[in-house]
Amino acid sequence: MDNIYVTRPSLPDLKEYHELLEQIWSSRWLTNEGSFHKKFEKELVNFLEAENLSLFTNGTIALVVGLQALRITGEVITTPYSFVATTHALHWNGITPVFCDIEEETFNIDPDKIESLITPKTTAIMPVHVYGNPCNTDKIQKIADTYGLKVIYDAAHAFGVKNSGKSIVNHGDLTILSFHATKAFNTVEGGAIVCKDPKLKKRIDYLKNFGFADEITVVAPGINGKMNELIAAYGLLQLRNFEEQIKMRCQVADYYKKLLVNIEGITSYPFPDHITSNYSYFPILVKPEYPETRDQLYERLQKYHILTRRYFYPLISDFPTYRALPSANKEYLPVASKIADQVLCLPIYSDLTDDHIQFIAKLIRNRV
Ligand code: T4K
Repeated sequence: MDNIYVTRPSLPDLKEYHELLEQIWSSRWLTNEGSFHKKFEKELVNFLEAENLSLFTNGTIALVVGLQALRITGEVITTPYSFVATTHALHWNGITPVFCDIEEETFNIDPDKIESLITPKTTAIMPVHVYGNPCNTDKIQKIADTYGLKVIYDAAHAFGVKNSGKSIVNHGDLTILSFHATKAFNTVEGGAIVCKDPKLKKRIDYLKNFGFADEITVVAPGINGKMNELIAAYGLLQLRNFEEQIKMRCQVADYYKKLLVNIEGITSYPFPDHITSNYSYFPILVKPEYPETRDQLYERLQKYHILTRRYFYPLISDFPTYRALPSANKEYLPVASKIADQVLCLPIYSDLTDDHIQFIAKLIRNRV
């Protein structure tokens, strides 16, 4: 049996892509804000109901640049329950991460625990919309406004997600997206920053292009974070297929939910009804009542070529770079520690077959 991976990227039609590549070949315009880049940016602004958007080579560089653009320094309150890139972006900016515990229900940063972590050095909050489930943006904004802090949302998992019908990208000062191959919307590698302030977009665009404001003016020590024309063209085609892909992912998620009911010790992640999800991930919790530990189930599934993933175990706060920080102490992160020990992300992608879903659910139910 072939491996069943946690995800598989959906790809644009090769013939259609070839036609766009022919245009790139004849124009010989390969990068540095070409016509595909401009078009893709514009289409994403419309699709995501964003005010301003800047494309990036990947989500990590977008995070690093976003923090630079807002001149964030000192300490930033963030979640330990995420992919390492969230905290690494702080580290690369010389910022100290301060880890805050997460909510039981959403696995997102717990707004009720943020205030006690604020010190005179705190300049911002960096939450993550984990698995594309929106954070409590109202509560977070209220704290930020009270203490004069910036908010940078890591929305790497949240492309196309809506909360009560509204796009999720317009909260806080900046929202960062990832278009990595493993994401619900992929451009192989890619990312974006969404912001409301057009002046901030300008600064972000300088920063992603070495700081160049014009041919001879460098206004800041920028980096190279640009998306190239081959990727922008690919992205344009992916955008056309996105909604169809999400419908198919939704069917996979619904089928899992149906097959996984009433298994003692197994709970599916509850996406609330007011959220229009992109079904990037299908996390379950393996609780103590289940006859195996999460790791035993992970290993047993692996024997059947089902390659689930433990996103997000270990916690970022457990990695050597961060574990000596006072806020990394597990005593302060009881919910995150528990969830990290129980979570298992099951395979989900648009063309995962019913047979495969049945097989996976059967293995979880029957422990064969
Ligand atoms: N913030 C958050 C919250 C994030 O989750 C991420 C990225 C970022 C920031 C940073 O954004 P980027 O700089 O990446 O744009 C993956 C991804 O590499 C990473 O993008 C993602 N989060 C993270 C959650 O997952 P790995 O190490 O688990 O990927 P990998 O290579 O093991 O792939 C997982 C499975 O996907 C493979 O077993 C098979 C399948 N796969 C993968 C690739 C790359 C394919 O079928 N085809 C492929 O091309 O990190």
